[in-house]
Amino acid sequence: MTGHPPSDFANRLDTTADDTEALLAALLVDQPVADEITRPARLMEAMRYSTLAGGKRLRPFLVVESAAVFDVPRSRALLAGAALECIHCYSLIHDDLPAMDNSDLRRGRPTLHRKTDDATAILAGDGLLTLAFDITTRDEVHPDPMVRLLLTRALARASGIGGMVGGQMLDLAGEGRFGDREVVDVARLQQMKTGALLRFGCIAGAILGQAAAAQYQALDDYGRALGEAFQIADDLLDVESDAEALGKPSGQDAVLGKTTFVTQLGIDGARARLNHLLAQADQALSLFGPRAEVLRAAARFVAERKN
Ligand code: GRG
Repeated sequence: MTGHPPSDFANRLDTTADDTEALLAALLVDQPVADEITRPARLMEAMRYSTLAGGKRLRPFLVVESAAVFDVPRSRALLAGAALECIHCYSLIHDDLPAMDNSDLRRGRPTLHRKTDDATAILAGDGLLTLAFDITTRDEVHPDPMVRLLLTRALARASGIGGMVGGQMLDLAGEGRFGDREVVDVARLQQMKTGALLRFGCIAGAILGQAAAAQYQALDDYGRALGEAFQIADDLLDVESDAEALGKPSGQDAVLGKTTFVTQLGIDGARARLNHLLAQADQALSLFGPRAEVLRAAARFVAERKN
């Protein structure tokens, strides 16, 4: 496989977004699959509302492109990417609930609980969370059950108590939800809350490609740098952008009194850290030469994104 010129990047991102959308639509049909009894129409409609509503599909893209480094069949990577996107969408649904961030707008449309009701939104999130693990254990993901098991466990750990869910808990504690505001280590919190899923997207390719230890480590390092860069860019957008560009309210970190990379490092300091992380991401990929050109572009895209 040869390297891809940067101009190719937007096309590749769009193609994976389209393929992911089609795959999620097929996974979220009303007809039950084997061993299911029935799929309630209201639940399915809610899950489709929040899953087929666009979004950059950055996480599936990372799975597809990290898998491409190892020539993993695209159909397998797309399934793993769709599972990851199910977890991401569930986290957004639950994060928007009144008990969490109480948001009205997501991806430029009413949040699911505003469109429906809290109970439907909770169940739609639960349905997406469990569907993700249904998907990663399917035979079509990889012929070797051990690879499916490793992938499933990695996804569970990225999503769960020591990953995204734990990070959300630390975030709420830092906001003072459970009494006095707890002092939080922003880098650690964000590594869990948003970084863990992005990192999973990068190591998923190595798992599916049964990579050598050094190759796995390189994608792990890349994924960690990219995860932190994503969050710094997010914190910068929250102070520098507006709701129209973001598709969700801006300035929320200040409203909630959150400690972020920007409050901790200042805008210039956050930008400097972002550049340092981009260099780290590049360095981690040096092992792969031109095969990782798209992943290099992905790190720049994450740092420079506008929404
Ligand atoms: C409720 C268990 C639980 C977890 C919530 C990740 C998370 C924890 C909440 C998401 C809230 C949030 C806005 C975090 C900031 C970073 C982030 C995940 C932004 C949205 O991701 P994008 O930009 O979204 O990839 P799209 O819409 O493109 O998919």
